Amino acid sequence: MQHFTPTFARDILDAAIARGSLESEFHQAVSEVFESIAPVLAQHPEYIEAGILERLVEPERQIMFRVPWVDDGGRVRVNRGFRVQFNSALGPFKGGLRFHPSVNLSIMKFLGFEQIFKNALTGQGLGGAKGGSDFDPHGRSNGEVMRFCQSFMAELSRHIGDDTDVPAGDIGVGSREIGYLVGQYRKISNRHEAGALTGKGTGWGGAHVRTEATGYGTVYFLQEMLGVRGERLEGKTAIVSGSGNVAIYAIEKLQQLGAKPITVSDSSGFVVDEAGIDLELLKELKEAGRERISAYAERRPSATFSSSGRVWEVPGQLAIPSATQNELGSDDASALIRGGVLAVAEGANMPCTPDAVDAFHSAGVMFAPGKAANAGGVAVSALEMAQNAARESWSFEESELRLRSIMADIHSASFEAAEQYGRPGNYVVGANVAGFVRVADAMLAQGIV
Ligand code: NDP
Ligand code: 2IT
Repeated sequence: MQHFTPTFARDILDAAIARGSLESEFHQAVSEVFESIAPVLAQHPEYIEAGILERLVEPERQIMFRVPWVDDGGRVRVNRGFRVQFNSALGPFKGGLRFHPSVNLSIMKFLGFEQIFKNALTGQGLGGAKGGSDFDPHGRSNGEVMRFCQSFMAELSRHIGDDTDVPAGDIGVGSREIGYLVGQYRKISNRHEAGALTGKGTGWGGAHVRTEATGYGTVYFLQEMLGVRGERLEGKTAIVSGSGNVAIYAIEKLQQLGAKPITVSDSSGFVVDEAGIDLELLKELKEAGRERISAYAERRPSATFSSSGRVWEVPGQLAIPSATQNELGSDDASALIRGGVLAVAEGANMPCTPDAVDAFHSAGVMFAPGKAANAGGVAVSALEMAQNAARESWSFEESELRLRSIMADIHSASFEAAEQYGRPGNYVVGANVAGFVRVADAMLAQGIV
């Protein structure tokens, strides 16, 4: 039988590394969670005896598959598809699909692992999963994206279902891709199984506020966190990275609540607009047009575009990294601190490196980790599943109120868990502990499976 020792979590990490199952991003995500939960393990030997940690780091199932498709020139292309079904103790596997050339098993596993705790924090009965492909939709025609999605779903369809595993969007997977995926799933399954994917259009089973949910939810979390210190969003300048789904709707909510976002970025560079981001122009260029972010500065006299340098060198009191993992390192954190940042909320998954997070904590900057701050997306996905199951459609206003209240609950659960385990104000510890305890208790009750 296993027993608690001060190095217990580290020993499990080392064993997983020795088995070759802890690739770099995955290792980073697991290390952070295991560090946070050490005080919980010290008080709960039953988690150790039940092998919770060893079972948590091993996905229940990992699927890798060939995705062949034909490009517009008639050439056969082959990508790799993934679905990592990490943990279903709390409910059906749930998590997004990412289409990006950088996708590999480590990235799928880190995202799937994070999703377990994020989904637990929502309190909505969801397991954790992630999937995707190294396919790059940039520059591909609609026909190519459709054929790719159809081929991807030809295999994925065997593994999903409204009570089994429910995918949604992530980087490179938006409403266009979800549409093609749903169409192919319906054809293959011969069922109108509405709840098998979320992020659908509101005219065909989608939920109001799902498009906005991740960005809005991140800003709601930020608002709660600022409130604890008697601060407000009004009048504060915000530095936002990315210019996709999360960034656009974080900017929209920041503006609605009186803050002033002045930056956006993509993989080609960043834009600074001291007059404040023109949201209509941003949506036109990025949601409708799929253009590069430099086009924003070409259309807007108050904006400048830089293809070199760092967006984090722009001074501001708030920062919302909303592009991708490890986009904000320790030098970037130092630059933000020099620029007077008060609070950072991760719109993306793991955008801040561990050194950057340490720098924020040491400088007394409020820091909201992605698994808490960006949980609004999956939370509204769960609302979409509920509406699909009941054949209902809730109004935008009702859905937004529910999102607001779920984010407030996630904030208080994280805040209180941090206090309980002697790390007040540390939302990394708080979110990891609160999410872990919910999953661990379910695994404990359900036996060794
Ligand atoms: P989108 O595809 O809509 O947008 C992604 C944005 O990030 C684009 O501006 C993209 O630029 C930029 N980006 C992506 N990869 C890189 C990279 N390697 N280097 C620099 N820039 C990059 O994705 P989302 O907005 O949906 O996702 C953004 C982040 O939020 C991801 O970390 C995702 O996991 C996370 N997230 C998303 C949720 C959702 O509901 N969509 C929910 C919770 C978290 P370019 O076009 O040039 O690649
Ligand atoms: O990272 C995430 O939480 C998402 N991409 C959303 C997942 C979902 O199932 O809505």
